[in-house]
Amino acid sequence: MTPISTVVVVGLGYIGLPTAAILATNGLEVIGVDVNPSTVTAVNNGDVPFVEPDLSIHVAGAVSQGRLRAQADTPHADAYIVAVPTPFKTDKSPDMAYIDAAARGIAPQLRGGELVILESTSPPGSTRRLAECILELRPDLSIDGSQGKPMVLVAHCPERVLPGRVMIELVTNDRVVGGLTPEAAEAAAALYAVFCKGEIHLTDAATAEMTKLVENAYRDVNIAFANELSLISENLGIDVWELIRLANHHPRVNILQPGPGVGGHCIAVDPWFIVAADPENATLIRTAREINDSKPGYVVEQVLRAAKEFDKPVIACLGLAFKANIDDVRQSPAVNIVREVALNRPEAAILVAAPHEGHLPQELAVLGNVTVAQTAAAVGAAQVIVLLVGHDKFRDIEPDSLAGKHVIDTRGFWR
Ligand code: SAJ
Repeated sequence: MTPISTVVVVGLGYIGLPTAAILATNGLEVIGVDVNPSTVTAVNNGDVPFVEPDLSIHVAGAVSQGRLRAQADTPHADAYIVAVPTPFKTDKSPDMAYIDAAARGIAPQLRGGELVILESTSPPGSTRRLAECILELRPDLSIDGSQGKPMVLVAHCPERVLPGRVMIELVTNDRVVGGLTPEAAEAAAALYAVFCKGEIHLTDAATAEMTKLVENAYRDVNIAFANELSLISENLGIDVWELIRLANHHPRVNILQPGPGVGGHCIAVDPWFIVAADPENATLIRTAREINDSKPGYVVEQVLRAAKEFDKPVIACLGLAFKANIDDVRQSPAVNIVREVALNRPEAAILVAAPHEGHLPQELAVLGNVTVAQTAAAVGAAQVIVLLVGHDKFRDIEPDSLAGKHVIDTRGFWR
């Protein structure tokens, strides 16, 4: 295959942009492709259009060295990394439209000898589907040299980085690389070895796809266990955080933390891909999803109960992101909770403290009774305080300012 000196990264989001930046700062020429013109402009200016620690310095450095640029069209390169979203549709089946569009962009550029890596978290069979999509448009190519046709190497290498720690985990995490052919897996592993100091494990594409889904489903099931315990504990008058803390002293017990629900674009989504692939057998995985999805509704009930005694309650909601110290509100249970409370009590004033998020997402901005406020002002004015995200910045809240108010601490933040 062609030695890799240029890489196109399709999708400059939370995974694509860090990957593009780290490849560029390690000496490769990287072209980022994105359908969003404001993302393209931001990256070409050396800016990052979202919050991720240490990413800005990598992007600014790579752009100023001339190794990273962004554009709307897919150009030719030695290697392609597809890092586009894989959301689910309303019936929870996977939406492959972005991957298909990426394949259609790449196919006309191929000459043979290139490497194409699917990095997006995807349902089983997606890497093969991507290859088939390319070959349909380019019947002159093959994935294995069959009929003497020039080869394109196709592999899956799922990302496994934790938002908030992406620039560290990109380097330190082990990676799983699955090829449609062993040669493709080896070529992809060699590309990731440019920046990855963890171990790189080779397998086939379908196993790599499933490995990623299983990791997130494992975490989802464990969080569902904690969330179920929080409901049982409430009924029994037991402090769930104390309960979990004590149980976790057992050498083989490690329960995760309950919260207002599970959000983000990964753990709240990926288990559904397993359910869609085998609905009959994936009963525990589906139930865990349902438990975690029901938790925001439970928090809404708690808030409405606390606000019942006030004609025009002021309710402070602390945080909107799907987890602490980031600005990402995708699939965030906090956003759903604020929205439901606001719709249920139109006469209430909902003050949202959003120190990282900064502004309201569209579904909240359209509501007349939800506004962003400084944390101290929101807490000071409210009769009901709902801690939704454990941002470190909320540690500055004076304990005295909570006295005499209804406090609903969904994360055990003030324990
Ligand atoms: N959460 C809890 N209780 C916990 C832990 C998390 O309620 O004890 C909630 C969080 O508040 C959040 C959601 O779960 O709403 C997900 O947060 P997370 O920190 O567990 O995970 P993500 O979505 O930020 O990142 C996950 C990671 N997967 C695993 O840890 C197995 C990350 O390594 C993946 O790369 C990422 O998904 C991904 O992109 O798939």
